[in-house]
Amino acid sequence: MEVTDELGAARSALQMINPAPYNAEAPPAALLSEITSTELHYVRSNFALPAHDGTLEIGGAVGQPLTLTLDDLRAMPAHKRAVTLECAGNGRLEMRPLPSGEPWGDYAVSTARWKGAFLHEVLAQARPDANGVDVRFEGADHGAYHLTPVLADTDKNNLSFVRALPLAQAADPAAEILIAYEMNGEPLGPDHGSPFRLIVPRWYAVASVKWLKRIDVLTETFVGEFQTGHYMYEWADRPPEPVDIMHVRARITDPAAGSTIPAGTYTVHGKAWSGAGPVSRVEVSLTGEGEWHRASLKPPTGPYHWQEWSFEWEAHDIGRHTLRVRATDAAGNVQPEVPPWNRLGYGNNAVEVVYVDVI
Ligand SMILES: Nc1nc2c(c(=O)[nH]1)N[C@H]1C(S)=C(S)[C@@H](COP(=O)(O)O)O[C@H]1N2
Ligand SMILES: [Mo]
Repeated sequence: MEVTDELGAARSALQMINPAPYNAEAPPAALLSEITSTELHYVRSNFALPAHDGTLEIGGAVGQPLTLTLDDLRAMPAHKRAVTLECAGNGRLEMRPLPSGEPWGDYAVSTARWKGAFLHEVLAQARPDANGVDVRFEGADHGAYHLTPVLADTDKNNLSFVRALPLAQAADPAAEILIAYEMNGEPLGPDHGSPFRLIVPRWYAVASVKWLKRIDVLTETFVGEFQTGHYMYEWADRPPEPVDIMHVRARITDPAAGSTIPAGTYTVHGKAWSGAGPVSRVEVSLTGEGEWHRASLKPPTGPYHWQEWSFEWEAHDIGRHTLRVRATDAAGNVQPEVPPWNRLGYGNNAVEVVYVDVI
């Protein structure tokens, strides 16, 4: 698919980090409001934009194979959810030694309102076999992949983007996984997976397969480049683990990093989220060490997106200050001081440090 003027305009507000395949961070403004506008939502694609024939095939170990169109999905009950998507590689640039992979700063995270059909309702129509294990999701995008495939018989020059979830999760009504066809009230654009994509709440966004083309119920555990090759935490000192839910994380959105503010009381604002559930505590430190002060945290306005927090900072001392913020989620997970290093640079949720000058 070529880059039309319309697509070029849609991309103009982002900070490009790779022209081909197109990958771009959100600008800091994307984190200011509760919902990120589509123009400000980050984009992460492993291959060039694909053509999509408008159909979704559902097959494999099912009683009733299906071919669905956008109209078929629209005819099903529609559900809307605001969902924070964060790339597992977000924050990779702060890891040392620097891992290979897209050089994401800290803005491969955004929150949009998605509308679509529930995956579990689509699967129910296809009637998965009782011996189903995983559900495989294939995007229409494919191409040469720069790294050695995990499977010896994989054609390195024509890999497709494929991910899987356990059938128990995919078929669980409580998981609320969407096959989304609208983003912020509009049909999906080319960069975000038109005509439809998966949206898997709570998970790092790699699970949310764009340009969804096929769904297959498998009777064996899925093995693939984007499942067991990449998107694995390869730790220095313990066995590898798959990338799954988003780690707890807080961000300072105001004041901006490196900004100058007048002496006085300043309300610091930010966002916090966790794939494990609601955030239960946000704390701010003004000294660069020790002493954490409780920030005021707004209750979640939905189950799958970031929460707002604020802190009244008595910024009376002239000079340079450091602000740090740390979130804890309801499951008791707390952000580490130092990025949790792993070879491919996933899941960095280290405490953010922002420098501000008070004048
Ligand atoms: N088909 C397909 N789906 C995909 C990807 C991809 O390369 N191909 N990238 C994944 C990754 S790594 C991320 S972070 C999200 C990004 O979604 P966005 O571009 O809408 O922000 O899409 C996921 N879904
Ligand atoms: Mo990602």
